[in-house]
Amino acid sequence: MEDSRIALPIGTALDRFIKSRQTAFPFATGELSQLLRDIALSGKVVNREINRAGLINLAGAAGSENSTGEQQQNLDVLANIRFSRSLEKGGEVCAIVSEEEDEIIEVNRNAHYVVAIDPLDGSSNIDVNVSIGTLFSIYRRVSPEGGPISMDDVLQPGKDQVAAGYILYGSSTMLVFTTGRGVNGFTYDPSLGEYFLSHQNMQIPKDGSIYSINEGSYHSFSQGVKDFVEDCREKGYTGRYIGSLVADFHRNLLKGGIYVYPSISKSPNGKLRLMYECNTLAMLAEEAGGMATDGTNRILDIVPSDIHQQVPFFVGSKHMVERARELIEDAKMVRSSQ
Ligand code: P6P
Repeated sequence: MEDSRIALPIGTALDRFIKSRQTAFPFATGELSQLLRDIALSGKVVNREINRAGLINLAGAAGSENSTGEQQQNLDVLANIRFSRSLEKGGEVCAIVSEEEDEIIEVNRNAHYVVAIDPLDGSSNIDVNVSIGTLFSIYRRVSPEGGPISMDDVLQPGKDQVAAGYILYGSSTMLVFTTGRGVNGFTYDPSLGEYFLSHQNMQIPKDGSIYSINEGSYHSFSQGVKDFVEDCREKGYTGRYIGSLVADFHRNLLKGGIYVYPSISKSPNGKLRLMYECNTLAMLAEEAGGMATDGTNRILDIVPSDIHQQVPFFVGSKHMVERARELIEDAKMVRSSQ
């Protein structure tokens, strides 16, 4: 039996990696391993459909809206179907929270895991061939097996996640995830239909010189956020904002940087959803030595009030997130002294 403390070599297949890590959890029954495999498989299917979208008339709007009133794209709907059906059939999931569903999907009362998912984030970029992504968070239920799903099972703080990750459909397709023992990246080889370990124990640089924020909303930023943007400009940092959260986060994870979606006039609580966007990336960021806040508070400590709760989001290199928090606090002090 492989010792999970030994770093597995680059090129290790995902299945082999998951199996080797399972031995790290002595009481592991293989359920979480199977759940991760189910998500990875769905990612392969969605990847294929994304790559063919323009050819099989899958691009474009679906003519419907999601839980927060955003226009759904055809691929949003399709990705939601693919992931939801796979999770429902896999047997490991008792409940699903999806950006594309208004309500919780109750699945199997005898199962032990809750999955929160954004099946396809950034999908408005599909028509212009920009990278997009799937984000997922996995929690263990807290209510007794076999009983009804309780809101306590679902509205758990991000620090209680047992796993989190994303699939980036970019120039190559990658699965990046953590089970609380570091962050590892797997690159998908479509010719073999398998993911292979390509990025071991990913660490985000403590400092960075890239900031990702939609400066088109500058006028409605708080003074503290304006001060942070000015600070980045004065330091000669590079502005990079793709409009696709997973792509911006992945670049910052590799190179160092910060992604910010603050409170703005049209989204006073920020635009990003706590349960299946912010918590996912916050767990990855912290596991990789980075940081994630709502500008002030640690994201992973926030207890969700509802499944589609939005929060302001600052995530990335630790020292950059700390700098943003410092300037936000300074601006509050100045305002309170006036
Ligand atoms: P805006 C995509 O809709 C998304 O959720 C993220 O992927 C992206 O970073 C952000 O919203 C873009 O939002 O308001 O800047 O266009």
